[in-house]
Amino acid sequence: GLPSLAVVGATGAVGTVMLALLSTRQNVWGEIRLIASPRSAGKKLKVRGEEVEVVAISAEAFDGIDVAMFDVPDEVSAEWAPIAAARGAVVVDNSGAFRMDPDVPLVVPEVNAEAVRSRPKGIIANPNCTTLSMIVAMGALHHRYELDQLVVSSYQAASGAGQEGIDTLHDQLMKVAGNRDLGTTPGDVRRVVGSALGPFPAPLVLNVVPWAGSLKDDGWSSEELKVRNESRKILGLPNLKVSATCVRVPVVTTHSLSVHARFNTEVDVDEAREVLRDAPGVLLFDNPAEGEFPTPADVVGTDPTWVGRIRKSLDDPQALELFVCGDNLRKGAALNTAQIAEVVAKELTQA
Ligand code: 11C
Repeated sequence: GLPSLAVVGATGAVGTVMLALLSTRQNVWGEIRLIASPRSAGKKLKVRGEEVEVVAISAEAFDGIDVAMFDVPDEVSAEWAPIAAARGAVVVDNSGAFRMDPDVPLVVPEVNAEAVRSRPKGIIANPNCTTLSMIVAMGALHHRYELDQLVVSSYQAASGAGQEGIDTLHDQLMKVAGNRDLGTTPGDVRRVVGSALGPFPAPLVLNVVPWAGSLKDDGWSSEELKVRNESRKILGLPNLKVSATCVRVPVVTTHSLSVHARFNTEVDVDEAREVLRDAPGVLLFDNPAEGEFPTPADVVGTDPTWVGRIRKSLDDPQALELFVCGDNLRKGAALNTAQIAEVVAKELTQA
């Protein structure tokens, strides 16, 4: 029969998109079991057109499961993914708990699908949504020109911080709506928003916030280090130079990045466009004369990595400038996890 699937964290922001995806993608699964915290147990959620009751996480909940997707916080994955793996499930984990573990492959099917086969812990990791929003396009360009360096700034959506991030942005929007005096004096937005900052360190509405994640050594944020470390691992370039500045913007869903990509050879912009046009998972949308470039408002809810604003660097013949957008809940999370799980399902079905 078809392999069985567990979705752990089915009620969260990513889990919700996952259930929608599983309902529209070609069905490769037998039973789909929905698992969440005891708080959500008993809830009924729709997947593939059927109501399925959520069960509380426990070791037994993984019995008979072939593939288990985890869309939960790091500490929940750290505890439960090994338990699911010990019960015989192949785990596809979307947390940060295992990504840099040398015994856990970090997979983007368009870039390194073959890496799923070596998984000594029975765990496969799904990258961070910011890394994922650019890496498919970078992989294609690397394949042609060999990457030497990435300098990126992100424009990250509120939903990267989960449902709490989405709710916080909407609540702040209600507070500022209609107030035409706001954004004119220091601290005026902060005073109206008050202490309801949610997961963000400053007001997000009418603002940009140069911070995501937690503080690491020498002033770097965890998110910036993830972009560096994960890009290196996925591309198989342990010495790739990467500088990231991660910024939160008042967008609900879809992360954007401006990218300065330097290569080991001279680049040709028309050829780079061809490479991106032909790359699976990439949508080239680059015609500024007609107002055509990716924006989160147009990209949200779609699968590909959109790329536009492609220019050859004026001062470096080996570098390109470009702008990418990717839905952080789809390719950035649920879609990539589903794609990895489908690669495993194929392997299990053929075995
Ligand atoms: C954000 N990228 O936008 C983060 C959320 O390592 O999976 C995802 C954190 C992670 O806030």
